[in-house]
Amino acid sequence: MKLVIGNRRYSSWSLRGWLAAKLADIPFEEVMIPLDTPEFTAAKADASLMPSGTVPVLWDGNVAVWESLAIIDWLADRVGRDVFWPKDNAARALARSIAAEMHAGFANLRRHCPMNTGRTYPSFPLTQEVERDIGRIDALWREALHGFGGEGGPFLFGAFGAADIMYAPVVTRFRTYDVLLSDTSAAYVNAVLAHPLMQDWYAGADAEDWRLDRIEY
Ligand SMILES: N[C@@H](CCC(=O)N[C@@H](CS)C(=O)NCC(=O)O)C(=O)O
Repeated sequence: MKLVIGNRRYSSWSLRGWLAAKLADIPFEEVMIPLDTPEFTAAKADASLMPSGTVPVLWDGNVAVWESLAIIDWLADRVGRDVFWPKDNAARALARSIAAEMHAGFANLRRHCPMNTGRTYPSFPLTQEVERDIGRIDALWREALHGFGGEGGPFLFGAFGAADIMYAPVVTRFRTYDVLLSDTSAAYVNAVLAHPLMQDWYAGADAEDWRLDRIEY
């Protein structure tokens, strides 16, 4: 398998694809192309690398899979649903719903608070629309953590899985932009940031030297 991603400091969707590939535990080659570079522009036009013009893309032999949620599903088909999704029906229904809600939504948070693993902005001013997204995410996390988290681990449905993967870039944003959360969600943020795969991603991001003025305030 081959995974095409953007650079670690900024590419939130790439983080999802990468975490999914790591969780599947199938060896893969990583092709990393920094965002907003001439190299990325060239790769966007190359359908044999980036069919949708976006990252991440998972190549499984000659088969391309893009869109982070599709990558998770493809890998779950390969290695078993239980690696990614809770076994319990009610838990899985909520996990799938909140993963899809993340994939399709929270545009204000994503637009106004881009992922930047290398910075923290204390007391960052947030618009009402962003606060609304944050409130909804906090409520979803509390529903998952109180209903289904806990026993198998500190993650949304116990063990680290697809729903955690979909929200992992949001976790980094909450740290970067100093977002005030409920105690339950704040503990969850700490648990995700302490996960070995997240530590690995951050270490890679720290080693990068690409910087984009539009994201470094
Ligand atoms: N919905 C897609 C979003 C992919 C996406 O927008 N990726 C960004 C990088 S984080 C990208 O490739 N942007 C480059 C561009 O749109 O030109 C997914 O789930 O993978």
